[in-house]
Amino acid sequence: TFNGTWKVDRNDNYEKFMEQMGINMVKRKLAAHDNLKITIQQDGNTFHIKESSNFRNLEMDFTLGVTFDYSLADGTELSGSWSMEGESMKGVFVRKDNGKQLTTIRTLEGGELVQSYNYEGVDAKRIFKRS
Ligand code: MYR
Repeated sequence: TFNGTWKVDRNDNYEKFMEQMGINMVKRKLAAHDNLKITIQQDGNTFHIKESSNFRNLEMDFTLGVTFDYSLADGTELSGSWSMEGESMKGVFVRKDNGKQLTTIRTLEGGELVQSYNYEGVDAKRIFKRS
């Protein structure tokens, strides 16, 4: 289960990924150490998410397979949905400003939550531990 509170522990290629997203260097430096914490509460097909970081705190709900809007901390707006692929969560989102796709996968690996991202050929990971 993904349920619980997850605190980012380390990143893999995240700066390159953010660069591909067009995020400037100052913001990338801050975002690489954003102390992101995500609380996931799944109830059937519906998820309640609490996100907190150095940038903001927000709460939201989404349902698997149902499109919703989500803004990144820098204001970039996405639209898309999560679905389950086996034991993993797969998110397919589109940037509203340029129509390009961002995909993301959440998997549990050895007690950690691994979130992978892909945008325009660049892959990154953020690895979370339970807190
Ligand atoms: C959630 O499940 O946590 C809420 C919905 C998140 C959907 C979007 C995930 C993509 C985040 C990409 C971050 C890239 C920062 C440059």
